[in-house]
Amino acid sequence: MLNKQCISKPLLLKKVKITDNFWKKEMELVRKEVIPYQWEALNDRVEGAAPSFCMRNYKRAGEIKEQKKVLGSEYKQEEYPLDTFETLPDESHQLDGCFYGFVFQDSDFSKWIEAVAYSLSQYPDKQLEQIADEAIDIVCKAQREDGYLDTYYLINNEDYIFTNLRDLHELYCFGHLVEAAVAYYEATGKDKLLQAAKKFALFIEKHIGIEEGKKHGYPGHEIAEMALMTLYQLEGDKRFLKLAKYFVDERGKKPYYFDVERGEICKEGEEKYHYHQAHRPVREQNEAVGHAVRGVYLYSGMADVARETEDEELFLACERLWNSIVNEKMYITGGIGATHLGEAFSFPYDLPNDTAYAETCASIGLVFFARRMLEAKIDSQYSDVMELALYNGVLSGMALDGKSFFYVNPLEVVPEACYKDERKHHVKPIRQKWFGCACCPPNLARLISSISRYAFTENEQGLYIHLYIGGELTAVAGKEEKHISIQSKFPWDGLVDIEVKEDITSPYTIAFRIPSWCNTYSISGIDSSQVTIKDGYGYITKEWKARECITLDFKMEPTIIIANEKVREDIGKVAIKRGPIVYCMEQADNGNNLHLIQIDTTKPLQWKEKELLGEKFVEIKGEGVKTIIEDAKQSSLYRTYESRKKEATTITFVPYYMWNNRGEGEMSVWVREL
Ligand code: FUB
Ligand code: ZN
Repeated sequence: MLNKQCISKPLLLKKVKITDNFWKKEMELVRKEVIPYQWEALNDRVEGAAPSFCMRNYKRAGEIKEQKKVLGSEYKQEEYPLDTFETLPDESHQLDGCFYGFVFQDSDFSKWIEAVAYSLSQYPDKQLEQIADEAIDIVCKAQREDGYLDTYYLINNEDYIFTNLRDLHELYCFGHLVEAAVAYYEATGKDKLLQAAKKFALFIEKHIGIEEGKKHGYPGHEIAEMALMTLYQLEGDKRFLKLAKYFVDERGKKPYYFDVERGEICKEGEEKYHYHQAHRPVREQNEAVGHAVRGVYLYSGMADVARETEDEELFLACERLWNSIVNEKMYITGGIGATHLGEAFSFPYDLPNDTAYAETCASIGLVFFARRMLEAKIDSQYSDVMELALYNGVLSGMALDGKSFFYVNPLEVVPEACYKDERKHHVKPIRQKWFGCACCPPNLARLISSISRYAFTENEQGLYIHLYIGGELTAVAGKEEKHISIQSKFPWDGLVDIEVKEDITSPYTIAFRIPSWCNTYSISGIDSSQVTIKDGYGYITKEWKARECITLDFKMEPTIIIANEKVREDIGKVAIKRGPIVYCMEQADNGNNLHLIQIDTTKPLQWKEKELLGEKFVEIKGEGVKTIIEDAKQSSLYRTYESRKKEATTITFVPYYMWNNRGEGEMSVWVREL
């Protein structure tokens, strides 16, 4: 049962100083590499990269606003194209006054500001803050007096705002703007962008909603739902909650709004709009379908609304959709979205490795969804998946030096196929500097720099540790702030220290997750009779003495994993995991033709600490064989059966997220069993 008493919330970022070796390094990459690079990209100053036009569009919208002010009714709207998903300059490269880039280019600014905000809460930086303030000024100058703020329509034709909610991403850009504005306010105390976001929210609320006279629409690309809930949690203004709930509940009702807005009629019994998760009301949905990022963003918003309104029926729908993803549609890496067609979920158990889409943003969205489910219900089924996605499908999106990125995260790569097989053109054999559609890198930046929000939540009863990430926490115990220090050697070693710095004189709970990958663990510093286990968490409720320390030791052993027999692609194959880390084979260690390798699962796996590009990690070795390609027989494509010649080989496995940091080459997560 959903119960407000049991809800826990992430600690404000300012209340957690991340000290963790692993995550601090990732955060430093975001701060030193991604944020500065993205600012250059937003301003079209990266040589050789396709321009973003993001800040240019805001400036252009600001100019138009000024011209209108000066000319009043004399102002003549230029005729610019509408309904174009991406607008690029012609061969002359001369820009005219229209909007350029993808329709959702405004969101790049917002994701950047959000990452900046999170980074500032860990590392105050006056210069960066000033750049951000100036960018915010440019954005706010573009906003209409009535609150509307989307440069695509502000520039191209304001008469058409909210006429194509399905495709043109106004509500998506709005959602990102809100997330950015709240983050920037929480980090700096400055509310200029927050006021702008609120004004836009109220403009939307005036024009879209259940009431007579409003458009009965909802977002074509979800995110506004969870963003409005973030705004509601900050402001307590029920109008934001109402709008979020409306967006959730209106989706999928018939007649479909997306038909209505384009004057189409849906045939009796027809189901459309799976891509947008709008094929039927969300409470009737049982299966995760359609565009994967859209899906998990919607489910995150649903979980927020369900939790805040104690809506059991809606939460049950969230649970069904969660189960559909994690039991039938998720790669072992926490990647989701098995097909590039529509960047979408495929049918249950269809998880091809070499044509996988597994967009970085989709794994990030899965982390959002998991955290929101956890806020409602402390249950390790959510934090286990959150951890899995973070250390694998999310982190694989960024190179170890923070300078290049994957949009698509396949589980098997043969570089030649990426170049020559059109079915695999979406799979890049090497990380890219940036993308025309640059959704993933800034999404990574905002997630990594706010990692503590996923690691810890709290409520009146106590603190919940979901991920073992080292940090100095200022938690609220009773009415007082108390300091708790966490030290962890994750993801390479399962040793964790939790130290309470000051006396806590009334009963206070510290709950810690017992990872599902761990069969053996020990707890010291406390009598085990004082630990209660529930839903994958250990609970210790007591009064605490200053400097009291609990040590957890989760044994991390290399483990051989098999997939459900219904996953056709993985039958006869195994994958290697150690703790939260999924491993893969790379050509750099194992030579080419990885498909010829077979592992002997009866032989023990060995592991040792190594270093790659300054990053410490654990390498795993297994024993097996590699089929020999017999030269004399190479010319014939088929031959009468004979047993193949094989040679003994030691197989090297490296963490999946680290793959492709040693140049282009084959990679495979799954290896055939002997
Ligand atoms: O549509 C906006 C973003 O672009 C989506 O979330 C990504 O999947 C990419 O298509
Ligand atoms: Zn993306």
